Amino acid sequence: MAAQMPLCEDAIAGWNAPLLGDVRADYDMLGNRLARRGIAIDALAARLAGFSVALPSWGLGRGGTRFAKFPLPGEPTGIHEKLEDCAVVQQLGRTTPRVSLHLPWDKVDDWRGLRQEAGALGLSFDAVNSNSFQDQPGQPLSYAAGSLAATDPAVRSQAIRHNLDCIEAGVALGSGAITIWIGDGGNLPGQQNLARALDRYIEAARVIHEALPDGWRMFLEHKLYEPAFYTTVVADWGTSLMAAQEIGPRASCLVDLGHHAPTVNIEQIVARLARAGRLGGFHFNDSKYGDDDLDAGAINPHQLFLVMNELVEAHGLPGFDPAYMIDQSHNVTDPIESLLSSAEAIQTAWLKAWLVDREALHAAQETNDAMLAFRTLRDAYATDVRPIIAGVRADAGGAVDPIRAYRASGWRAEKARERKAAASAPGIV
Ligand code: RM4
Ligand code: MN
Ligand code: MN
Repeated sequence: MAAQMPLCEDAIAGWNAPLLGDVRADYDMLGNRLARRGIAIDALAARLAGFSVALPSWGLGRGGTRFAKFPLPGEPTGIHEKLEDCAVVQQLGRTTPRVSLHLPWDKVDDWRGLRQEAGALGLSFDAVNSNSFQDQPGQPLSYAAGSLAATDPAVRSQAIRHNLDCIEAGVALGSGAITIWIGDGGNLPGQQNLARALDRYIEAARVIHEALPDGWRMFLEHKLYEPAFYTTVVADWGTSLMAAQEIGPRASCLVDLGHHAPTVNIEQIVARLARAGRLGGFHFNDSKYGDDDLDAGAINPHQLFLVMNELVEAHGLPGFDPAYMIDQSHNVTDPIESLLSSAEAIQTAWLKAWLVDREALHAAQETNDAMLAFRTLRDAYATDVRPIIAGVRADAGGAVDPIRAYRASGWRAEKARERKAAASAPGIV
């Protein structure tokens, strides 16, 4: 089926036309500067063209806190509308061709039909996310006292069953991985037997691992706190790695950037997990205090760069193939704009990491020249790579200036007239 994109291709070309001359000139100028450093800009551009990151279906609507949510007129309220908005992001940004679904939030009766619908919009599906951190209407047993790590075996079985259903849906969607994040933990000292809770989680996750279809991967997502505020079963990368190693060869760790304490050195975690061969993937976002789910690169773009630097460092290790996904909550912006901006921040950090003179870095490291090593990273970080990003995007049919183009399209106002209003009930989505 030929793709039917939501925005008019000619309109995008029209918005690009007055901007393209400057983009090409800036690209050539940067090309000359990089050539002096022995870097071929076209090779870098080709590398960027092959880079992509998945969109979170749950990030297309306005997010909220446990206090309130302020809906945006025209925001999507179901998976069909969310896919349409994902297609807008992809059409303008050209680096987000896949969508990561969250079940049962995105549940439909016909998964194959949904796959076709996405295909017609130029989209496919990335990892499916299971949800055993909430109770769903009509669910026989409650997750109030945990899910995969619950003391009640019947609750654990229900949570396992849900994950198996997610895999089944994922197979029909053409996905190749499941991401498991559980909210299990405790709020009071003594509430949980800390060792046994982990045993139960690992045992339950093994059952899911056993059921993985050929070629499928299982990502374990850790998070230090929330919803449990005293102990969390899979609180950190150490627990996650231990669990992955005990669960099986296709289990690996997913690093959500917002799931660490504020001073934790995430780039070091990335290097450790890569070394262990268990770095499964990422949920990109940014944070200041906790799991804030702010726009990737908005608060600390340098940290994002340092994370990417470790990924480039690990590139080529046997089996190294992390999955990249965005996981954000857009409480005050139009989600399409935040996702466009975040995807660009992720591309920027990634591209800068490829600019690092790795030979010089390694030499400085070997000779313990701390300042030279640091300056080598800083040279890459300080390079303005926007002309490459805009050029690659325009070459792929996207917008030179995606947010400006999006605003010119009038998409949200049009949807505000057509779509039913979203509820304002508090909650993360
Ligand atoms: C969690 C975690 C999961 C996401 C949910 C909505 O904090 O980040 O990845 O699925 O939030
Ligand atoms: Mn996440
Ligand atoms: Mn989170």
